[in-house]
Amino acid sequence: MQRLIPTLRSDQVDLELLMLIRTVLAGCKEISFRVSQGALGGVLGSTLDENIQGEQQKKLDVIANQLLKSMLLNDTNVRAIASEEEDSIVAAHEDGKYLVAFDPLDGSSNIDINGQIGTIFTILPAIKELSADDPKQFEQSGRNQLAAGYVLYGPSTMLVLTTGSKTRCFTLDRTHGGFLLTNDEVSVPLQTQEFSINMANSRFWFEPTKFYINDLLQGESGIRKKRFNMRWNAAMVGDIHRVLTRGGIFLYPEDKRDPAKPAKLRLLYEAMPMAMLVENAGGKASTGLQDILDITPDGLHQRVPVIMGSSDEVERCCYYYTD
Ligand code: AFP
Repeated sequence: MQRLIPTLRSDQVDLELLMLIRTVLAGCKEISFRVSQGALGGVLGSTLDENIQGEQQKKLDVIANQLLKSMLLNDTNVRAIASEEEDSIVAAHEDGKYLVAFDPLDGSSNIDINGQIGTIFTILPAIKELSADDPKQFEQSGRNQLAAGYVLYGPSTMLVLTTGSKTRCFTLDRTHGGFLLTNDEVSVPLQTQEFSINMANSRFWFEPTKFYINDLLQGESGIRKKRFNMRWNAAMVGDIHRVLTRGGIFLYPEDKRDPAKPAKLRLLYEAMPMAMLVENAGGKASTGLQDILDITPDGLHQRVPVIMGSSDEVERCCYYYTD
């Protein structure tokens, strides 16, 4: 099986970008080890702190963030980083060519139950005219992303990555320590019978979501004339990996729980990279009203509604929001 570097070199990926991806993956390999240690590594449970999102930080959230942050700040290709666990932009090198934004550990609520968790990252070009500590560095459309990926810490540790053309899967070979190519072209089926949403929020949904999900639940006797199944991992990285692997539609729509925060998922380091991976695998990623990749973030921690997966199903779902 082919290793990561020769695979990406065959895609004419810039050498500096390649080296930066290796830096991200060096951090993820260490996170994978710490995660696999579980209770033995003293990394379960929560800290006493909250992050800017107002969420209680798990010990592994802090460890994963520190690992990635220290490795990236030492990489001279990096101009600045943004993280779910950092309140603001962190400047690195004034002559760095790239920006990196990441969710160091997505699905933290799954840590203590040994569930699926992962690291999500995106790499953007640094804006020459702006200083390294200017948060406007990250105010770039999702279409500007140079690379996007996630590392899923599951029964196997898998990297799913796109550098602009197709979406590929690599599996960590723990014997030799490298990521080996295990799927050279991920392709999301156009149609699906599997949806992914947190049904516990249904009483807070706006009408379009209620009507769409209700039509799925009507099954064979309803207008869809087919039975649907449901899955919910409570970790976007796990749900999107299933969608990329066998199709599906993943939704985290706006709801009425907190008028100040109608959406939950963050645009810059969750929705944007996942949207690039899904689109480059032939799927579709929308807010219900527009393509996620067409949005330019107006803040590091901006939240957006997310509907992504099998393109025919996503298009059909979007009609409920636009009509
Ligand atoms: P945590 O990282 O706080 O567990 O949140 C994970 C997440 O941001 C995303 O990965 C999941 O799809 C979603 O939240 C789960 O949200 P609910 O807990 O409301 O189902």
